[in-house]
Amino acid sequence: MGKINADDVQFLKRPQGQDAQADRSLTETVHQIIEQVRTRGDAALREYSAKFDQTTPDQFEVSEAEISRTLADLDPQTRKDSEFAIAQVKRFAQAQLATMKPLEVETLPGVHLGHRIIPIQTVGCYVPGGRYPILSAPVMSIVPAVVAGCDEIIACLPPGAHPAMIAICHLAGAHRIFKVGGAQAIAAMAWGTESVPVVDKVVGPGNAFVNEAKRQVFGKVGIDALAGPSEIYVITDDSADPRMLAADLLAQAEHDVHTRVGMATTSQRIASETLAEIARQLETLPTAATAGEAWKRQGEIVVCQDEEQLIAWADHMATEHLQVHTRDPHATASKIRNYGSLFIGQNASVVFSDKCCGTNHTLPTMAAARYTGGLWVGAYVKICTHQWIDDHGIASVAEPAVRQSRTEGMQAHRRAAEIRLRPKDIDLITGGK
Ligand code: HSO
Ligand code: ZN
Repeated sequence: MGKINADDVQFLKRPQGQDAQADRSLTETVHQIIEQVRTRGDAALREYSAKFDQTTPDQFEVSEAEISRTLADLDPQTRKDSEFAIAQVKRFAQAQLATMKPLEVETLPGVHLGHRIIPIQTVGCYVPGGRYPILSAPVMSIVPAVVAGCDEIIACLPPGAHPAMIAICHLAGAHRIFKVGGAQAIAAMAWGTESVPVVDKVVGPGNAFVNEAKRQVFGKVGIDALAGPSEIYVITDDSADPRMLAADLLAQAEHDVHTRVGMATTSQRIASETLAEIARQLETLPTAATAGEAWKRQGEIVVCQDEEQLIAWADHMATEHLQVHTRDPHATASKIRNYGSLFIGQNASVVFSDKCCGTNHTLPTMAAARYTGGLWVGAYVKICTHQWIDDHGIASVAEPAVRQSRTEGMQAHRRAAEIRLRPKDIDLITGGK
């Protein structure tokens, strides 16, 4: 099936237009914040903290004593549950890292090529504040860095964040924790201040300011991805359970009024029943103000003609989370190529990955799944190549390199190749064509 678009499918409910997230002044505001932090360091952090967080911490770095206090205050069951999540994320990240192997190969006689897997030295994990204290957020950005073997892992979180978040940053394995939030935190990690060290790569989701700041510091430091509002899409045939579909759609809808939630189905009946079920569940949902608004604004239900169209539509949407509720979910899932993470079968609710099953919940949004997967241990390592060439290898590669350099007019390159071919030939340094 070729590319599909919105004219090819039937909407039972359409989104009421995209929210106006793009704000030109955001780019300018964030640019100023970064410049201030870059040039004035902690003094700028203090001002922005007072302005945006209504508080200025005495010191930005969380002390050992405060970490101990947050651990002592952490509810024991919450600690156990977080340790469970940490263990699962660690286990999967270790298994993924094990698939990344160093390589040595002789591609031509005497030409030896290879790569090594090298941990990034210092990483900065941004831990968002937001509507809910999402305890799994630090787990997702810090644990894979630990597994990758990064030397220094720092975490930044807004000064108003719940103290339990500090405790979880520590349990997940952060070496240093800072109470700095927003765009100023990203600027601080990219450029360094008196308190916050410079890192090599900044990871982790955040609000529109954080996202824009990551975009602007990219190049000075690495970044993982630009995370937009959360998204879920569900594809179904007539075997799905509308109660589960509604529950899963509303679960992500409660994140934020900007969350994008939708389903595509080959069954008109499932479509109508899910629509009714969403309205019914919203009546008693304590977070209905947010979830209902998100559903009203961005919610969509699409009816497709057959499974082929369903799959084409899922690929077209390329959503962060994609749940597959069909009779043979593995068969359906195997045909889809664009998704941040795939949830195969009705037991695999997004909530499990969000919290604790072990896959990373930081995933591509806004159709970035067309070109990338989500955060993973591989984002904390570099695959760097090397080569060594013995005399047999020189016989293979030097002549083509000499000729190519000559054709390009790159005479110094030509000489560098030729001196390997004829090391005793003085002419090629003093003249030679
Ligand atoms: N769905 C969010 C992650 C999360 N939700 C954690 C609840 N807890 C990321 O897309
Ligand atoms: Zn979620």
